[in-house]
Amino acid sequence: VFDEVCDVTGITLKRFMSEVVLLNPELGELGTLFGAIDTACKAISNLVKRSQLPSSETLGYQGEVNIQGEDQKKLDVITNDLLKRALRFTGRLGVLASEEEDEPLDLISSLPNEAIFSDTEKYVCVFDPLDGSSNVDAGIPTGTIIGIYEHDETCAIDFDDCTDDECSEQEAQCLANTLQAGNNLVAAAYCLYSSSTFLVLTLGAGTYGFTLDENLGEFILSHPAMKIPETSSIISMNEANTFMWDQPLQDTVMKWKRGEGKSGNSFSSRYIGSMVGDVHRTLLYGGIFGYPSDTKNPNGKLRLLYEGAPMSFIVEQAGGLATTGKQRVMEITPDYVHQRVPIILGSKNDVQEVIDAYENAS
Ligand code: AHM
Ligand code: MG
Repeated sequence: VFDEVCDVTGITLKRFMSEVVLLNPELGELGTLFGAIDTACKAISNLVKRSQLPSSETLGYQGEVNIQGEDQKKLDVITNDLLKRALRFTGRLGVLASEEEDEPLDLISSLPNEAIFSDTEKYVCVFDPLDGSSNVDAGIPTGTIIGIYEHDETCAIDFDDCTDDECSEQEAQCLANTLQAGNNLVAAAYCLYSSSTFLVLTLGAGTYGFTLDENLGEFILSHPAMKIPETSSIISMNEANTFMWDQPLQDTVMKWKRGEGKSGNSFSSRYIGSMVGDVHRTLLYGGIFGYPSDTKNPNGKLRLLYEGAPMSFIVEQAGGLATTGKQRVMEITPDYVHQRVPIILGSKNDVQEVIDAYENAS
């Protein structure tokens, strides 16, 4: 189905999605969501580009701290609002969760005209609106990460038919349904704001990359059916933490540096410190990207729901692997929205070497 869609050049994201929907009518609502993502990514790309101009209203900090104790930049707040609005008014979302929101939001009850949107809240969307935003001041790449799950439709609450307590209990249960394992993702995407603006997505049948043509104002399919090299020679992790990592990972990385790993390749380091940029390079050139467990942060740094799981889905759909070292990232169900997860993802053979090292050590 996807091969047929891609059998022509010069395909815009809009056309790609409408052909996907023509061939798979059950994905119609997903087409609408990607329309919103298309627009939001272009708008965020413009905001990021203009953010350092003295006249920009997005410079500096908001003066708020998010639930994870991080200072929110004005850009974090503005991009969160932008994405929230774009997705919410598709009318196709029941629940939304974001790095910049303390708790998941029930969107339907907050819409101005519930009648228009009733029965269409098919999806749950999780996102990090601007990952790596601390890099923006230095012109370093940043990105948006998005995951889409199916919404539990039994969650449509009839507020006329329950007491206040019953309604809030049902609502809490619905919001808890946001917390699904990556295995349940129906789509994932990231937008990378860099020398070009890229949008890379998977609908569960391969990974497809689009590049923004600024003259047309459209994302154009530039990387059909992306395939990550199976073996590589790039390490992309914060190596200042090396001596706090688990021993099997330390040993494997030391072997790679000496050219004594399974591939025999001598590895180089490439680390931007901005997940979307590092994962994009890993998809194209191969290698290992990771934020693993260490003695200070046993669960690493990255968040499972809206960073780890969507990126793992995209990488796996391009033929790569994503693990904590001990478990496939896609199999973990989060207990809470902002839960962290150790992550090591990238070229199949290199990630497998890490998994084997953990297994041999256990
Ligand atoms: P953020 O979600 O607060 O922006 O932080 C996430 C970023 C990732 O993009 C990147 O992989 C990681 O933090 C880098 O962390 P470190 O500076 O510790 O290497
Ligand atoms: Mg982030």
